[in-house]
Amino acid sequence: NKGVAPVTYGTGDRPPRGDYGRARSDYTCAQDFAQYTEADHVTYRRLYQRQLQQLPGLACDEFINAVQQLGAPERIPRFDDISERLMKATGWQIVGVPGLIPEEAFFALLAERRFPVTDWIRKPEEFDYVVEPDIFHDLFGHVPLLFNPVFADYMQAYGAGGMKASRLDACELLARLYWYTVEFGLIQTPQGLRAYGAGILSSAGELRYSVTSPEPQRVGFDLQRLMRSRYRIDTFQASYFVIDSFQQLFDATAPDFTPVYAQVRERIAHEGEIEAGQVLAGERLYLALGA
Ligand code: HBI
Ligand code: FE
Repeated sequence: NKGVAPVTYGTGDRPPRGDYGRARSDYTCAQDFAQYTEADHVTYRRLYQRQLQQLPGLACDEFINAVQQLGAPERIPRFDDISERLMKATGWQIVGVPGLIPEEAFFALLAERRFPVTDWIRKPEEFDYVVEPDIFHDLFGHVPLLFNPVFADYMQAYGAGGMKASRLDACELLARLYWYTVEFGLIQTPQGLRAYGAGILSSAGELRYSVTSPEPQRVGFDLQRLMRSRYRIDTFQASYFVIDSFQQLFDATAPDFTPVYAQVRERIAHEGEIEAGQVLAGERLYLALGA
């Protein structure tokens, strides 16, 4: 029923944070602005300012150039205000959701250029880490790059591909593509490695770790290798995938994935899945920034 979160998304059987009873049939809901306390606005401003000051040299330029489109961080912004600017830039808008929504509903929204943004914010005691994506993760992490035309096209193509993946029962393979690009992707630039993944950009600790730590593996983007790669949602990533440009990401999503899924499943059957942190013989690895 609508009262319960349709996806647990690694949060086990914890009760859902959001109130799904207020969601429409497509799981969207109006941004409940009245819910925000003064403490919530302070939390948002503190999260925003902490991340903003560590972006230079770690976040990609496209992100840094677009983040001010969120407006001044003094108060939690109104989704309609951001949607007005976003619509003009790339034809996208953001819509409220009570939290994580089923994959099919998620893909359907992306396919029509509507990005779902959770409208509740973490409590002060969750300042450094919140299990489920809250408004800060979605707004600060995901929305700025939707102002970039090529990335915005990739996100719609991902949504359209996802709707097809549901019918091919390939959601898990496609979720890995989302995870290792949209959430935790790195991009190679003339100035060196930079982060573009929302999960990295909205994380206090993982932004520096993902670009500069010698610990994780940084593997050149390879669609099939990536779709064989497992991931964990409750730690910093042990592997990251590196693209050369957003165009490369868009081009990788252009072809019909049906044969790709078949080939990936074949390779998984013969060679197994690849654990996070595991490296295959001979594959191209990137050094940490500054190494
Ligand atoms: N729901 N609200 C929300 N936000 C997400 O990023 C999200 C989701 N549901 C499923 C999901 N992401 C992932 O499983 C995607 O790979 C589909
Ligand atoms: Fe996310």
